[in-house]
Parts: sequence; C-alpha cells; structure tokens
Amino acid sequence: MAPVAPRSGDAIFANVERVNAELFTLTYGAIVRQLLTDLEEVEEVNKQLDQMGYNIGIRLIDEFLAKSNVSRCIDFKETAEVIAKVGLKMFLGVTATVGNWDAEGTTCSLILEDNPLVDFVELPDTCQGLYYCNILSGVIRGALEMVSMKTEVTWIRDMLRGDDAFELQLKLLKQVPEEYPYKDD
Ligand code: MYR
Repeated sequence: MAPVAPRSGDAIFANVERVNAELFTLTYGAIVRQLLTDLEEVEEVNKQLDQMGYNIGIRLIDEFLAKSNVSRCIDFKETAEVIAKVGLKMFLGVTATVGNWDAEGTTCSLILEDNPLVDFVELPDTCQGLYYCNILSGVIRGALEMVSMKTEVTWIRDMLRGDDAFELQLKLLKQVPEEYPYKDD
C-alpha cells in the first residue's frame, strides 16, 4: 500500500476554507429555497432577502470597522472603493471593480466577476424575477446607513439572469451629518 503523505498546514487550512465557503453557499441556497416555499411570490422573497441583509448590515459594520482599521472616508468614491476592495474581501472573499460613476459622484457600480453566493446555483424558470443575491444589496445598504449614508442599492446585471457579470448600483441618496454630542460654548 502506498504511504499516505502528511498534508501541510497550508493545505489543511485551504481545505477548511473551501469547505466553509461551500457550506456558506449551500446554507444561503437553503434559505432562499425556504423563502420561496414560504412566501410563494418572488417579489416577496426579494424584499425579504433585502430586509435580512439590511438587518445583517447594520450589525456587521461594527465588525468591519473593528477588523479593517479603515478610517473615515473622505467621499463616496472612497467609500465605494473600501466596500469593493476591503468589505467584500473580508466577508465574501472576493473583490469588485468600481465603475460607471455619474457626474455628481453619487452613483456608481460595483462589478463582480466572481460571486460565491451563486456557486452551484441554477434558477428554474419559475424563479424569473428573483434577485437571488438580494441579501448582499441589503447588507451594503444597512452597513452604509450606520455610517450616515442613506443609499439605494440595486442589481443592474446578474449572471443568474444571463448577464456577463454581477453589477450592483450604489446610489447615495443622503449623507446624514453625524451629530456632535456636546454643545460648543
Ligand atoms: C466611513 O467613512 O465611516 C467608512 C465607511 C466604510 C463603509 C464600509 C462598509 C462595508 C460594508 C461591507 C459589505 C460586505 C458585504 C458582504
């Protein structure tokens, strides 16, 4: 019998990471499937996924700020880059390209070539209209609201609908000035 070569620590960690990522993807798939069964209407599932994401986002921002050591962004352009290169990397293991800025610098797109949420996913015809990754738009909207930015986050392109990439549009609606808790005398 051939001797079994011991695996290096790196190989074991890579394997554990892969299994965790697959488990995460499959768990998300099971949640979407359950919502489809419970709510029946695809529109309702879209809303529910967005709301779930929002609830996650308003909590996840603390972990993001604590772990990333990111300081205040000077403008929305920097914020978009931080989400694309640091936030998505930290929680999804991928990065996005930021593009399609409008002239005012308040609307842009995050373009993802790779999206672990959709590994193994194929939507049946009955799910036309489903924004499968709507949890992600909710997470970003929730997280940004906690750092004083009201946004609208919308899927523009979706590979599950036959597009060539995932494109998430971020629109800054309002930047709420943070309240200074003391009176200047
Ligand atoms: C600031 O100006 O206060 C910093 C703003 C940084 C906002 C970053 C939000 C990160 C959202 C993470 C999204 C992860 C999606 C899986």
